Amino acid sequence: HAADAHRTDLMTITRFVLNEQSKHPESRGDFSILLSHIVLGCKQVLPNSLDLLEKPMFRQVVDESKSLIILSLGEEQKKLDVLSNDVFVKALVSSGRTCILVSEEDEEATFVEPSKRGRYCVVFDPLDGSSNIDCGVSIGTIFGIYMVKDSQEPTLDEVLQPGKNMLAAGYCMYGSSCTFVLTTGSGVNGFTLDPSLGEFILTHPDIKIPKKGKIYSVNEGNARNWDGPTAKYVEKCKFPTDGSSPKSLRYIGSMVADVHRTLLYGGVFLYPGDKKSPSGKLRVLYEVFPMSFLMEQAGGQAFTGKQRALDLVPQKIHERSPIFLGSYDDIEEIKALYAAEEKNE
Ligand code: P6P
Repeated sequence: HAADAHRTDLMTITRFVLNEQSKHPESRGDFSILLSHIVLGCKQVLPNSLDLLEKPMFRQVVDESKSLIILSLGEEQKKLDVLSNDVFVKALVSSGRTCILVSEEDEEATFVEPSKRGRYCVVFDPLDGSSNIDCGVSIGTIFGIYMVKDSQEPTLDEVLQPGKNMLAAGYCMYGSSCTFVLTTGSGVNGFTLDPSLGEFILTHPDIKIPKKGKIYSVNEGNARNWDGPTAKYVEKCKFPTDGSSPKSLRYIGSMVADVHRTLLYGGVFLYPGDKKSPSGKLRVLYEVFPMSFLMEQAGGQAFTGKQRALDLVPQKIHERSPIFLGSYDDIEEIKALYAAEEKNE
């Protein structure tokens, strides 16, 4: 009956996390409860984003005040960002395991009321890449989790921590299939939603990124503003001087989709700083750190142009940073180009 195991012995994300937790007897199960609420949030967002693609141009949306709102798809797209944020904030607060929430959608951090407070801080982008909804490109939720030091009188310092202090990080990609990718600090695992069960099933155990890749992913439209090392690296991808074949360019413009492809196929994803935006575009807490954590756990690297991305200490919750992440050997080449420039300065 071994052949039936995949049917009768399903490894769901819940079972997987409980197995992980059994390795840490001191834990009180709080993390498993927190994660189950994040997973619930993703399942709630998924139908909304897919609904949008199926519904006619106008949809009836019933909001908290139960009033009927008729929105054009364009407005709905903005609404979906806000809806997704509401879903996650409510799911995280109701878990009773969170203390501070930082969302891409909220200017200020949310301090959970004492009666519902727990030991974790969650930083998240509820619907990253949402400008791509109308054309059906994959989008996703990105999150990172810190443990608070003082949940009695929490301050922003609890979340202005380097990414290396994160306990866990992951993303949920809403695309042709719904894929949840997670690290809790001992490797990376991918789960695919089985709609008939409403469960995420382990489909990509122990993901390892290829040591070197054949793909580079960057918005070439910013090329005229790039600094020397970035320009040199991209030139090398297109016109290799060591007799190797040129790399392929794949750029979707939705971070979760570009990073997921990089994790599975190898290569590099770059959002460099440039003359116009020295800190680049992507946010440290809920884009750069979670994706960098996943990359390192999968055997890759993540670099800011100056340092290891996870060593960065953010000063503000919506701070940006340049990011170069992906296959170990490819990132080594980028680091060497930046080191050479620093030496010449
Ligand atoms: P650009 C989407 O808006 C996003 O925040 C990321 O998901 C994506 O990687 C990046 O911006 C794309 O930015 O400037 O290339 O359009």
